[in-house]
Amino acid sequence: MYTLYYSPGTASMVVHLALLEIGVPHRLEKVDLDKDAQHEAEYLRLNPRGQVPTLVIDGKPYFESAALLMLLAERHPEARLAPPAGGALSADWYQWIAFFTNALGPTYRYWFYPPDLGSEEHPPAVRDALRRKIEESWSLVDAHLAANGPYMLGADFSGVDLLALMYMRWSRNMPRPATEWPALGRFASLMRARPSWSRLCDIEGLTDWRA
Ligand SMILES: N[C@@H](CCC(=O)N[C@@H](CS)C(=O)NCC(=O)O)C(=O)O
Repeated sequence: MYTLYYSPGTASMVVHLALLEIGVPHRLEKVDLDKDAQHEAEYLRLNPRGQVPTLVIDGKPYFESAALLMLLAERHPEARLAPPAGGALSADWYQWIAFFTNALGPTYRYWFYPPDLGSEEHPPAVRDALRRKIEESWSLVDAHLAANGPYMLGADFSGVDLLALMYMRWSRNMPRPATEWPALGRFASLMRARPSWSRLCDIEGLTDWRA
């Protein structure tokens, strides 16, 4: 049995989407970030980083959204979230998951959490540098999708697309939202037409960037 500790619209989204795509029973526990519930002793016992998501699998808690996505893909091969191990698309699967979680993820984290870099608000030069780095990532992904899409791994949907969609949503209030790149815009429309997306928006109560 799975229990997902989540907060609407955050890094837990990709795990929630994966559970919905798989169609496996799971329990949801909302962590109220506004009330700093992620730093309460009870939650820190599950996730010493004080972040969401945490996925409890058969009583044992695990963190890091991309790792949880890969784990769910491995545990539920019938959902085809990952390409067959060792097959032609394996390298692409690992590459893009690592890219999103290593290159884009930490930059977003700094964008949204200035205190991680020691200030309440970023100085304009830092804000600008972070924005530029995020936009460079979107340019790279857009060029990849234009040449190899419509999905991140080519013709077929996979779990990497869920990760990409989550990060795309986070750009919606940025100076240049990811949907403004043409191939990314088409990709977002494809992904937001999936039943898992509308279901997630209903459950998490997300009203903006639905379609
Ligand atoms: N690398 C982590 C990042 C998790 C993360 O930064 N979660 C944010 C929400 S998007 C969080 O829990 N923020 C609350 C806090 O840091 O106090 C992952 O992908 O799981």
